[in-house]
Amino acid sequence: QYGLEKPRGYNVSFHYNPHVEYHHFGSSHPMKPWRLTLTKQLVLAYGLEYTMDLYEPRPATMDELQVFHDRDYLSFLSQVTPQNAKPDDPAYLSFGFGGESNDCPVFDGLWNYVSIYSGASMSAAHNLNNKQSDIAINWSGGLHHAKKNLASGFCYINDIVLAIQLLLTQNQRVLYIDIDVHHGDGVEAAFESSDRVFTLSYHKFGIDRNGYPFFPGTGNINEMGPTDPANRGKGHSLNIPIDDGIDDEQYKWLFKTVTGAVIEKYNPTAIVLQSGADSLGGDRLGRFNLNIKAHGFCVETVKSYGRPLLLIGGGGYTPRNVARTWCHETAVCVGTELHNELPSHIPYIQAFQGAENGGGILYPDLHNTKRHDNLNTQDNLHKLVTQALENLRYLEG
Ligand code: V1P
Ligand code: CA
Ligand code: ZN
Repeated sequence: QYGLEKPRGYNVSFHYNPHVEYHHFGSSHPMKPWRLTLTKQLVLAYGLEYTMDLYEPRPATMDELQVFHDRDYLSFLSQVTPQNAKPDDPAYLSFGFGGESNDCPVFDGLWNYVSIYSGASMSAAHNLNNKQSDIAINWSGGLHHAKKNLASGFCYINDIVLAIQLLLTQNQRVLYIDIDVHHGDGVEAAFESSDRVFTLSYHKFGIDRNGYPFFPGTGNINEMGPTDPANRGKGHSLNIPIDDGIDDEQYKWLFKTVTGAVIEKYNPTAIVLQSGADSLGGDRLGRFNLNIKAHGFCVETVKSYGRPLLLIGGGGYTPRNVARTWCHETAVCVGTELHNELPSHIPYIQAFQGAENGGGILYPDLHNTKRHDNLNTQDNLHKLVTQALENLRYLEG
């Protein structure tokens, strides 16, 4: 009424169905949906819910999931239970369940779990499509390994592919960026023949001293999608293989340089950022040495380009630090700074207290939990960036 302009802040929406929290992969399995409870508690304790639009999305339906996944895979997934599962059934193994590693166990409520996290990513994409939000967040999504007829690496339904398919109804070009410590192979494969989606993944790549590749074993710098010049998808994937122990300054420089070049060249009309928190220092499965603010720097960098942004979760196996990171990144999105001392009224505050749990603060030094020597030399990283920029020249047509 005093002629004030609309604040220049971003409209942020938070898409979360709390029923996702109550699912368990099994006690020895590293994926803990409970980390989402911790994340929510921090977001609420800092009062961030007053700065965003909150949505409690419905689960995705079978018809919605079929836009990407095969019908027989979905029908198996929707019916299998721990009670009726037959681990020697060829269908069971061929769809990626069980197996020696048991990465994708059949657990109680599995169908419910997958439809909830997928529904939340679709709801977030919907909000961007109808311009209700500039940034839409779903921390329960980001399950980047799932294929159209295969569960893989803790992922059963690829909510990212489903969300990108929705964004493609309103966008000519979507950029997918993946900072999970693992290669975003499922998303890359789904859009390998499309020039309307560019996929960019930063990840650990290499073989350990026992001869095992770091999961999933793909994503070297020379993997740029199809090589056939007649394939529209040619040159529309970029992989940044990184070695153990990368530190904050190195990662920030690498991310800013390469992501900046991709955004400027590809000029996407929407961006999806998978912010897997297993790239933090001290992660149970990861190998990097990043602090929370260096991880959050990636969100800040992407946000600064001002394109519609879908921000989703992914891996992250030290739950207290996953929660810290995703709370910090929620604050980055709404454009606010959080005090380091954790509010005292947080349920499960014990999870964050004591020297071994980060001493009751939001930004403990994770680089000091260092279990991985830094094997990345400045020389290696400069060569990597040179090669990445060289790969981008394929985009010039
Ligand atoms: O390495 C493997 C198996 C061994 N096979 C030859 C493959 N699996 C990994 C899977 C990691 C999945 C990461 C998912 C994400 O990118 C997205 C949500 O973060 C694996 C590991 C590991 N250390 O890499 N599985 C397990 N650990 C595991 C441990 C205990 C129980 C079940 C699985
Ligand atoms: Ca990645
Ligand atoms: Zn991961």
